[in-house]
Amino acid sequence: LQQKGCVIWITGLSGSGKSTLACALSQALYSRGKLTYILDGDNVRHGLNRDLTFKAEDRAENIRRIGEVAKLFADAGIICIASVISPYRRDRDACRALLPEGDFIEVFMNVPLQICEARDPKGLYKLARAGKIKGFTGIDDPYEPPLNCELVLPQNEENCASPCEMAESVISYLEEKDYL
Ligand code: GGZ
Repeated sequence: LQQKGCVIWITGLSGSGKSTLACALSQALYSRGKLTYILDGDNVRHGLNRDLTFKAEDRAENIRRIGEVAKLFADAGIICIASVISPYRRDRDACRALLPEGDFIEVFMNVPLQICEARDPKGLYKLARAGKIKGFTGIDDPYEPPLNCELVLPQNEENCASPCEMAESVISYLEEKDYL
């Protein structure tokens, strides 16, 4: 197998496009003959992490487990793409610390709350504003943006890069760092 595993950790608010980027990236890597696996917060919470809520200590445990599983995939030579809000810097850094230097690639979906809320693909922001969901990230729960991550997307000012363009930015980074 000519593939070096790594973890691409996509963090950002709900509705910032994490899952969409994960999908586009997985497809772009597949077409280059690379094995990937997506760990999506929303999906993992239906199985492995179905015992966890959204309070801070459960979010920490959610991220810890996803980080450990991502590490297993990376060990197996797979490019593991984690798309999770992961609002706390400390929790993300703990996942980074599980991997050899360079193998944890943190990608920040830098999309302002205003835009995520206007998209509101699942109507969750509306529910959070109405007080029907308590502790919603960005509304009445914190999000700590990365201070020193590998990649910030979208790279243009207008926040309007397509998922394919963003996937290509990640791929360029992986090529630069000899993961591809
Ligand atoms: C944030 C919530 C919440 C609360 C439900 N806060 O955009 P989505 O809907 O499809 O994905 C979000 C998902 C967040 O799960 P994560 O595992 O990524 O979160 S964390 O990393 O913080 O543990 C959102 C939905 O679950 N959702 N309630 N209160 N997002």
